[in-house]
Amino acid sequence: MKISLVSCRSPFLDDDRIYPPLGLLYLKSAVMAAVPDAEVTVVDDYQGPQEFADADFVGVSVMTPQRKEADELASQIRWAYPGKTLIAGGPHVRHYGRDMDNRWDYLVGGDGERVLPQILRGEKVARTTYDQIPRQELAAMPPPDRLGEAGFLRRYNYTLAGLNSTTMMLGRGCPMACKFCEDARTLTRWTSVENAEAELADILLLGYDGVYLFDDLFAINLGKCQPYLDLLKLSGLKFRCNVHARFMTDEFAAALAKAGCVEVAFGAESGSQQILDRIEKKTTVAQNYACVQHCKNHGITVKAFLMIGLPGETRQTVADTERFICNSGIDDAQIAIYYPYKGTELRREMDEGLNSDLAFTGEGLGAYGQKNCGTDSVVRTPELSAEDLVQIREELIRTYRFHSHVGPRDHFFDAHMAAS
Ligand code: B12
Ligand code: SF4
Repeated sequence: MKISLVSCRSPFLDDDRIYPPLGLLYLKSAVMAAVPDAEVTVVDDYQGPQEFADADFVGVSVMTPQRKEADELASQIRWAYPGKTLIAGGPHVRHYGRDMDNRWDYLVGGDGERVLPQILRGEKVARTTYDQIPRQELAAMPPPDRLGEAGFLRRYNYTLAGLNSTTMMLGRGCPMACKFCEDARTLTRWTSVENAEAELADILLLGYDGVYLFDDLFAINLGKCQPYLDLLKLSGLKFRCNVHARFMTDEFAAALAKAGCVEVAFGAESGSQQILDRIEKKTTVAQNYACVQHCKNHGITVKAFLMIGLPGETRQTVADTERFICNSGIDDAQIAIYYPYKGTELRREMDEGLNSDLAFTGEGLGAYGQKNCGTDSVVRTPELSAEDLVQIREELIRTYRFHSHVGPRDHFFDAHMAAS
């Protein structure tokens, strides 16, 4: 039995080979453990359906901007090889499954580690399904198959502080309730310490010197993080992680630095308290400033994720954000225009006509970050049109020339507004 797991290409990005599609490596491990006779291939480059001639199953990971490419691929494979089982999974499927092409045999939202083996074993699985693996079970799931996919991983080039680096997740989910984020209020589930140790060993074996912990929120509770920080320290790897201003303290920053943290990213989002309150960020502007300071005090580079085009945005609230850019001491920033993905509270409010402070002008490509600092601008506020927002963002980018926007390889969209 052969299955190809496919990561769609993203021609709209400057470079789609920076962060590897870890989700597929998790799926590969889960399939190998649960269906030992399955042969799994991970693919991120394909010229046409002929490349899947040998596969019995084709599983495609889809994010919203890739929806068209994924549907086209399904259509071509279905036409060329009617007998193959086509499965779509990934973040897009979870909230947009209903919009997807009817050629897919299965649309799997949420975690794929349990459902995919069930499909392969021919068990009864609904065409449209959603799964959330409970904490204990997820903690015990096999780590992503990095060693088996060493060649695949080598095609991705991420450098952290100049070091050859890769990515890793120590947990999934976020307890916060930010209204713009589709990962809001999702069950937090940590990788077991044993699995984390095994993953770090694999990462070292592959010769990496750095790692980006891609969890939505890693640094939220020092007690919970400490065993992982101990492992990271022991590994000698330098790392980057996502932090949250509400939970950042001097003690937390010191513990991160001691364990090898050289860079953090956090969702400051806006310099306007009015906007932070409106999106239920549960932080204050003062906490955002303090977060930068705590980290800088311990020699950690700080990147802020900032957005404009949030509900009620005005020239005045943009000026507040610009003040934060100038005065907070951040080293780097990603400045995006808010994109209302389905599955977020703000999008629900808009779809139900409950918002008077933000309007949605249409889906567009679905990527807030595109080539050459481009973007989708699909929102407007009573004061600022979609075009105004593009212009304002361009001015901010031109004025502040943050590394993320002008680096040799555009790291602008190397992470997200969701990562706080
Ligand atoms: C790392 C990352 C990236 C990396 C690498 C992406 C990758 N291919 O893995 C890069 C930088 C390329 C990236 C780019 C973008 N990203 Co991104 N990314 C993430 C991040 C932070 C972690 C992804 C991850 O590794 N998750 C952990 C693994 C285990 O989960 P997973 O990948 O979802 O896979 C699981 C399931 O989805 C499922 N599954 C996945 N594929 C398949 C396939 C099959 C067949 C099955 C059955 C199941 C299945 O099973 C997996 C295991 O449980 C997430 C946030 C998050 N917390 O997930 C955002 C996230 C996925 N990204 C997001 C966005 C918006 C983008 C961009 C559009 C940003 C932009 N530029 O505008 C681009 C789109 C690029 C594209 N390719 O289209 C959104 C997705 C929203 C959406 N509706 O699609 C997320 C959820 C963040 C957010 N809340 O905004 N991203
Ligand atoms: S933006 Fe960050 S803190 Fe807020 S819900 Fe999403 S992941 Fe959690």
